[in-house]
Amino acid sequence: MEKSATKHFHEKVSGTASLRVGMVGYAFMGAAHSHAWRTAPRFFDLPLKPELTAICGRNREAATEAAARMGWDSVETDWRDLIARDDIDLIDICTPGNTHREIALAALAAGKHVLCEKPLANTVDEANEMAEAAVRAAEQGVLAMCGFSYRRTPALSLARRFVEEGRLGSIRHVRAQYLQDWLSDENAPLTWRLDREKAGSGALGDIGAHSIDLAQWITGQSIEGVSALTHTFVGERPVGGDFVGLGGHGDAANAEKGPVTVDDAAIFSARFSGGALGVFEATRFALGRKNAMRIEVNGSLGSISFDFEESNILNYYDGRDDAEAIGFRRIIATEPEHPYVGRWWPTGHGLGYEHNFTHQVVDLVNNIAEGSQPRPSFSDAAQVQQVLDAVEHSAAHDSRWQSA
Ligand code: SOE
Repeated sequence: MEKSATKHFHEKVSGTASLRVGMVGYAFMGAAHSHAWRTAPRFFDLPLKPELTAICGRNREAATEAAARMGWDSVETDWRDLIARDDIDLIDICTPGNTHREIALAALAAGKHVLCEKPLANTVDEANEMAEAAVRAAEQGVLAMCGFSYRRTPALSLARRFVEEGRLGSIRHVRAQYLQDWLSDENAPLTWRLDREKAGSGALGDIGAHSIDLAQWITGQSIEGVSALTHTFVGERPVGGDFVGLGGHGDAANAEKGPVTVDDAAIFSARFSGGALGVFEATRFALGRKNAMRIEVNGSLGSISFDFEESNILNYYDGRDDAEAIGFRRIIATEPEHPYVGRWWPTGHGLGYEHNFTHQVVDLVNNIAEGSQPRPSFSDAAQVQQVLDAVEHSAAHDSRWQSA
């Protein structure tokens, strides 16, 4: 295995060394990650300075356009060439799940740090193989993180802090929903997220994985077993076509159709390691809910509730408040004392979706400089994959109880 990227920096340069990033993919996640790599050193004092060294996409023209738009210095069309470059220290994987394993294993073996989008992989076996490779690589100072970015929403980091401080007491209930509606129209076109071969699963892995990771991270408890239902409401969709949106179907209604091979929605109950009970829902058919990633945690002393559609707010109930003053408090998590916020705007000005990706980069860069394990690690993400697999297994067997 090549010299680890971390060792390379401290031998090569003094002062603020560079962290030279190579990103694979340039769609929605590529844009969010590019924004984070560009922005992090401009708002946070980082021990290593991220450089947007190369972006990789199979179509050179499209990748070149993306490089110009997102601020990348060079272009590759084969991820193997990107990994082979000695001016790349970290590989950022922003491609569909069926590519994660191959790219991550090659990058780790080449001594490159890795940031891999969620879910980690499309199967438990792939995820476990990646987690084992990451453990071996970490022994050489090569580090890996999985991009469950919602952990770095200040209000949700505050929720975890409240649980760790004991403000909620013993955790009894978790209620987690991730509600979107971009597939509510049957003429919304067939995209890679609806193809099991590429995505691994549908709403369950794409958005339900976020709820699973958050519920476990905030409570500090892991899901031990589930009972689940999944369903596909629309079994085939137009291939391509200019989808205009609800009511205006463009030419999509007349396009040829292809099969949807993943779940449109997943619901499941869960038992946690500390005795808590959980209820989960992930759907892209909750008409009117755009990105309602919600979680409520009830404990013996207090509760929290959060909805990403009001992402700067954490609702907190302290059961020990005086009776005449008791009730849910609406905490605006934009005080300098709240996680990450102090580096941005004055109190009350708020943060958005993209800030969580910047916070993710900040924590990863600090981990690399310190040689400390990034979280969520590939092992953390492989455990989420176990839960995803248990949900699918339960749903395929009359919702019978399935250990995770
Ligand atoms: C699904 O539409 C999606 O883009 C997820 O893939 C992301 O992980 C989530 O952050 C936003 O919604």
